[in-house]
Amino acid sequence: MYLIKLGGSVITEKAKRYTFRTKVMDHLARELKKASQDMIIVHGAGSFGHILAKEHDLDKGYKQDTQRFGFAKTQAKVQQLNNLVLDALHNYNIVAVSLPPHSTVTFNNHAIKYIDYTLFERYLEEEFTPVTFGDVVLDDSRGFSICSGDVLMQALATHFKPEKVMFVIDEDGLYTANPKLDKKATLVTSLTTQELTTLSTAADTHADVTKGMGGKLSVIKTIANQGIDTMLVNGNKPERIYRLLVGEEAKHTLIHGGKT
Ligand code: IP8
Repeated sequence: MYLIKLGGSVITEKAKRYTFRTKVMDHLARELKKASQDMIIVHGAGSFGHILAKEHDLDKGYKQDTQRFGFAKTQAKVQQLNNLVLDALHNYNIVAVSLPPHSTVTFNNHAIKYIDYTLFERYLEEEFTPVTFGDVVLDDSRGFSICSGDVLMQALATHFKPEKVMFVIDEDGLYTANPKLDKKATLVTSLTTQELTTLSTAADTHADVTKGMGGKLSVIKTIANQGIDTMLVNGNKPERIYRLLVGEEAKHTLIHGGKT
């Protein structure tokens, strides 16, 4: 089974509120169908979640009453994005079903307290493709929290031990330096978890309440420590995802699973 995260900066235009990248999502759905693998899909919130979450300080938990409206609005907007993702998958007959974190996950002190894994298992048994996403959730000590798609990836990888984990991002993979600032930065095609720490990450210039690439790397480290390989691949480049899913060559970064 493959665990795949479709990054928010791939499926939306991150700087512009509520802009879904229909064409990109269409080609991602086509490739996922063509590769025909069992999978769980997680997607980021992109400009449907991060801008609102930042405006309402939702990453800080409950501080004042007006945030409750921001929470409700963010929940509705990420659900809307999820429906667009589902539509794209359904167009290619992928039997995708939505498992929204706001009704299947709870947090305590900004960390996952409970996930309804049984629901994921049941849908997988019935040969559905579960789709979950970055969302806002209830938090026992903070009132509410942001539940990022990356944190869900870590939890789902730990529970399901997928054959491969794939992060679909808007770069070709990891670089020796920040490729947005340094022209000499080169792509790292393969590395161990120890080597991860030596890389600097691309600065995210858009609203991002879930630590951007830095947060992703710490999640990947935890996944790799459990012996699971992780691939980072550019979702804007046609065929790469398909080729990697069927075991063919394509440009990407591979982080080898293995204890640090
Ligand atoms: O885009 C963030 O999820 P991510 C969720 O996977 C919200 O980091 C609501 C901003």
